[in-house]
Amino acid sequence: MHIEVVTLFPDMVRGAVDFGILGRAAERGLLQVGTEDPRAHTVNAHRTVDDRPYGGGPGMVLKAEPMLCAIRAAHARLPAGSPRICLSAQGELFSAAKARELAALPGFLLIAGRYEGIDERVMALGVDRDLSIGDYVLSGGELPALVVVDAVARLLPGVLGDERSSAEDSFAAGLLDWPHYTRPEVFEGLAVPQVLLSGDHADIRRWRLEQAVGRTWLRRPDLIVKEELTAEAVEALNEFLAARKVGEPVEGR
Ligand code: 9D3
Repeated sequence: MHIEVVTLFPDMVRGAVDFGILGRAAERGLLQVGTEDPRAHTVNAHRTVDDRPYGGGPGMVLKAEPMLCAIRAAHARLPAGSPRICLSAQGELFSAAKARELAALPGFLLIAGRYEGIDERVMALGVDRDLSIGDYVLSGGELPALVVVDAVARLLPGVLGDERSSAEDSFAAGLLDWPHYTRPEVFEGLAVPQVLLSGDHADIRRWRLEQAVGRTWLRRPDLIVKEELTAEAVEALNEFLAARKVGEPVEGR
C-alpha cells in the first residue's frame, strides 16, 4: 500500500507514521507513506503558500498553484488511477466501510489543508473526493489524514500481529470492546471478575460477549440498531440486562 500526503507540515505526518504499528508496517514493506510540501512548489522569495480571500473576511486561503503542483508531484509517484482525496470538514463522513474500500486499493493521495481552506479551483482540478472525520472543527487536515492512514493500515494483511488479525474476537464484531484486566488480581480494592480466573474458555467467551453487547446497548444503542445481532448476542444481551436489572429483556430474532 502506497499513500502520499500533501501537507505544509510533513514533519507532523512523519512524526506519526514512523512509530508504532505504522512504523513497523513500513519497516516490513507493507506500507509506504510519502509526503509532498506545497512550499517546495513556490517560486517567490517568501515561499508564499497562502493569500487573502477574494470577497474579504478573516483568515487566509491556500493558493491554487503550489497546492496543485504538490498534488501532481505526489500523484505521479502513485499507481495509475490512485484517487486524490482531500481532507475537508465539507467531506463525506469517514467510516469503517470507507477504510475497507481504501485498504483494497494499491494506493491513494491525501491532501491536508490549513488556514480557512484551499482555493476551490484545486478541488475542481486536483481532487476526486472529500472526506471529513467528524462534526468538530480542527485546525487542519493533517490529523484527519493520519486518522485515515491509521484506520486503513490496520486492515492490511500482516500489519497487526496474528493474534489480533485472527477470527478470535469476530464474534463481537460491530460491538464495543469488553473490559480488560491484567495483574494484579486485586488493585486498590477492585478485583478482577472471577470468570476471567476460572480457566473455562467457553464461560470467558460468553462473559466477554455479554459485556460487549451490554455496554454497546447502554453506551451506543445506535450500533445495536445498525448491526444485526446474532442469536447468541441477543441471548447474551438479555442475560446482561437481567443480571444488571437495566431495562426489559429484548425480543430475539
Ligand atoms: C472556523 C473555520 N471554519 C469557518 C467556517 C471553517 C474551517 C476551516 C478549516 C473549518 C475547519 C478547517 C480545518 N479542518 C480541516 O481541514 C478538516 C476537518 C475538520 O475540521 N473536522 C473534521 N474533519 C476534517 S477533515 C479536514
